[in-house]
Amino acid sequence: MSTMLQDYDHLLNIDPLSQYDILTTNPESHLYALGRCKESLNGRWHFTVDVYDTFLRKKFFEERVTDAQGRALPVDCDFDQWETVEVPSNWNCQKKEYWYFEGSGIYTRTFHYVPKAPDERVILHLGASNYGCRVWLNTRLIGRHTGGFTPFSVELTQHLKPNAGNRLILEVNNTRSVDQVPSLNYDWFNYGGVFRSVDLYRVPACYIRDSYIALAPNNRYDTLAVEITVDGAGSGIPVWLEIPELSLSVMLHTDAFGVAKSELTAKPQLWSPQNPKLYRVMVSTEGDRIEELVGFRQITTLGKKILLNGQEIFLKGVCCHEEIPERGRALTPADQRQVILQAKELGCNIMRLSHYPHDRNMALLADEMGMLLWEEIPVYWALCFENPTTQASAQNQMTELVMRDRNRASVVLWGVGNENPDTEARLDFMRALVDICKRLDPTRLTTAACLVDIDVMTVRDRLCQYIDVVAINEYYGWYYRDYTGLATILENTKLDRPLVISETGADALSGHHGMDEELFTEEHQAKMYQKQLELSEGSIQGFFPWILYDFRSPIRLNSYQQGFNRKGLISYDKTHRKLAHRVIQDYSCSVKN
Ligand code: GCB
Repeated sequence: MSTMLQDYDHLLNIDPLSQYDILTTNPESHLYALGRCKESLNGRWHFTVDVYDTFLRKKFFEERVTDAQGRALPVDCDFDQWETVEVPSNWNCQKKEYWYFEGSGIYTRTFHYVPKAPDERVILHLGASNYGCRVWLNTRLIGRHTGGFTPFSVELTQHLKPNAGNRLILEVNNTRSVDQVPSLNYDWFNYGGVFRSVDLYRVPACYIRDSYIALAPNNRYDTLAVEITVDGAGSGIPVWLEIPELSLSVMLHTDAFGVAKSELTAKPQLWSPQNPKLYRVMVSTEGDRIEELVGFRQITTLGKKILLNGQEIFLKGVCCHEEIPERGRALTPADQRQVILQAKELGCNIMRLSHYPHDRNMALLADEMGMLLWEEIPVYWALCFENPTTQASAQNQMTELVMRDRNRASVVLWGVGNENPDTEARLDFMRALVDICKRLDPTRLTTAACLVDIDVMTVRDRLCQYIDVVAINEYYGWYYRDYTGLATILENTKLDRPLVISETGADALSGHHGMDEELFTEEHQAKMYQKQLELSEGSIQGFFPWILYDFRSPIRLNSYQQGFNRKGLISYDKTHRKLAHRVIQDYSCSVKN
């Protein structure tokens, strides 16, 4: 193309954007970014919404501001004059005008890079950005990620300018699209932007990229399985693992793939919600070191029972979205602690962090505070199950979540999906996700929130044979006004494995009172839970009310809802406990044998 035509590319090229769809980052080669020093890039970033994707169309990232003769060109963009927003945050909460914005948002900032060691490598790590994110450093597109809730990393080393300012640009796009995970339609608000931390990590040429340690589920509670991956290493590189409190100090060696793997004998005190014991685990190589707190416990099933450290346990749960008034999904550590405390106040031993991966810190806090977790990815309602792009995205998200949290004792369940239609394509899709969980982490259980087949009033989703714990979402007393349907289903459903109710609930507007059969009243919600508990007692291994707090959802449009799903046991502002709160608090979660 002649220069002249190139200049008109943004006008004449009908599809100028697909050239930016470079390969997405490989989830298995991400940095396990815990327990090492970091330099935060959080704070004020220059930002604009980019409604027509002009940043890409006009290649603003090139920063071409002068012509060949050095004369200033009229450019429709001046990064450093843009307004600033806080990172992490959702743009929807930054300005009234951005509330419903779905599209591209461009974030940019510079940072001064001074090398500290001759062979150092620098890795950029993002906790999450919804949904797609492209990364430019000093005019070059160097990374792309899809999936709105999982972390990713991009190596910057080759493109960094030492002892100079370096421009970083994040182009984040939260447009809903049919082949994404989730797809176009879901029951929560589509907050956009970079809403988890952005950090830089300096690592040596040969660094610890991943570290996995878990109690082997052999019923003997005496073996720790470890797998440490060293990037940039060949075989024979020494790796040290120490757990001082267990008097454990071993040297392992990497294989040809840079992986050091072993089973070690140790008898740790077991982690449980009653005794959330954590051990300091240190992993080091010649030039690198990470340190984290890890608990050891075993979660298994035996027939219909769920066993934690060999003891039968009833999962007294509650579901929860990740949302806070004013700040969207960007919860602070104090907000996160309050969420877990409010679940504890209900007497819960487990939380379902629905319907997408919540911030990594939730699992760290749950480890410390003694709360079990069910974590999941947004394989929600209808997806393009036969589409390879959709499959790849779900598999990436699953891999990223498992690799992020598989050292967290609190996490006992990986959720692979929620209310998906039982088709051949979906079964293959889900089995691939279950396989990822089992391959990357054989120490946890898999589950999925399945649909009840209401024609025959039984659970017969074919996925049930491939997951460890069968879960059902059912709304008898709400979407189906007749409570007895629940009894029929529980009677008809014959399973050889545990069954939990992963969702049930009713909308109740905070402070709205009336008769106990009047919809949207607190009385009705309380009665619904009483009936549900009566009818399911003795037939299930866990019960997860939907949901801890009211949450925003654009599909809830009646006058009680006004853009909120009102099924919370607690109001949106997290202060008002509805009458049903008491019902849940009061029921006992002991196991009935
Ligand atoms: C469900 C969904 C959940 C919804 C809920 C409801 O089955 O899994 O995401 O919010 O029902 O309130 O209808």
